[in-house]
Amino acid sequence: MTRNRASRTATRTAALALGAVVAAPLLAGCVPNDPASSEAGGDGPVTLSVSSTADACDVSAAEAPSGNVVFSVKNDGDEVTEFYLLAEDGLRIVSEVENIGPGLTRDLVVVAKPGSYVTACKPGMVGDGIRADFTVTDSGADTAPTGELADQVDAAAVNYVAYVKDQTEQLLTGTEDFVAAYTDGDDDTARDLYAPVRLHWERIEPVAESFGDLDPSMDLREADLEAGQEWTGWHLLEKDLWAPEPADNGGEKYTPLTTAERADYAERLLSDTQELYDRTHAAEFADTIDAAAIGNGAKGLLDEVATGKVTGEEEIWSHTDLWDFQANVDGAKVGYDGLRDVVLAKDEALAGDLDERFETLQGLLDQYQEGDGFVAYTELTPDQVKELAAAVDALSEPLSQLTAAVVL
Ligand SMILES: [Cu+2]
Repeated sequence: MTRNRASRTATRTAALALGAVVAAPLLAGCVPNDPASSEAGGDGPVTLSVSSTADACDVSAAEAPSGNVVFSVKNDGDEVTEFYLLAEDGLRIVSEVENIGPGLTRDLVVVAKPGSYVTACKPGMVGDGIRADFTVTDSGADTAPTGELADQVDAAAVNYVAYVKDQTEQLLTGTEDFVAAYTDGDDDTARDLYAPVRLHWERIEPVAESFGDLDPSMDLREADLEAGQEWTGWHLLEKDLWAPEPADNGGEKYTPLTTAERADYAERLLSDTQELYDRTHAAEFADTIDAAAIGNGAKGLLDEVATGKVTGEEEIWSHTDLWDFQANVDGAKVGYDGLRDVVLAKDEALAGDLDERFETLQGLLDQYQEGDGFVAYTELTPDQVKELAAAVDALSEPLSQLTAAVVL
């Protein structure tokens, strides 16, 4: 994870269930239907404008009919902002668009089901945000895709669910080996297993995050800990395996975990992993995966790269960030590949763009391969980091249009 999700006072439990989210720059040409022309109940999406400032979050209407809804979010303030659509409880994140710079407009595309919601802008990206109630009325419209593309979308969802299950299976087996070595005090083996096992987690990170409680328990970084919050999971064990010098530990001598502590935290990581396995293998899970969830997840994975891996903040002790980087890209590519035929049919230029930028980014990453994995993040020069970050941004841009291209 890249940030303390718990600190946002919201989790993403409902994100997949409700469907689409996409942070698309406002490029009318990328959206097949003209939103403005369909406000009165036509086939196209309903577009609402949102203006975010330091002290207001003005949504142009407090309700919308169910179906495709586009929130066109303009940052009219001076600070970077975010916009959320939350479930009725104000806790679960249904959809969100992050990192909207001053003066910019980003679209959030949602396949909205009837119900009560809460909208929120978060100028400065801190606190609970500026909230208002929002209602989705029942339009009677069927929001499921129709026509020949529907089969491709269905196939993409089936394949993606299979991918997620397979990754959690590998994660569970790998975690069993990892915690066995760690609990036994076989630190060399545990260090060898750390990055390759975590690959399976990072490939499906948005799915794990959609189960709001599991992500902080399993993947919280020390830098994101809040007062009174217990630190558990992968990064706690990472620090214990790559024990820092006092200079890298806020001036304090690092105290290794005791054998009993090791056993406790290892046990918890394993039971959380089992829980992730169980939830993704439950029949209901497949129902939450649609084209929008896949497209959203692909963009979310790239956001993870941009805000955590390319900065070296994810693996601050082991410096295995490039493994995670590759895993996030893998997961995004799998999501995109599943939808590629649909994108190709609806927006050929976008497909071409995505193909090219995935290839460019992979080409750059390949330069840092070493053995079965990657060089340490600390071996990268500032210019190499900059180059990687630019390639991530270049891919992020068209990827943010993926959901809109497929769903609208
Ligand atoms: Cu992570």
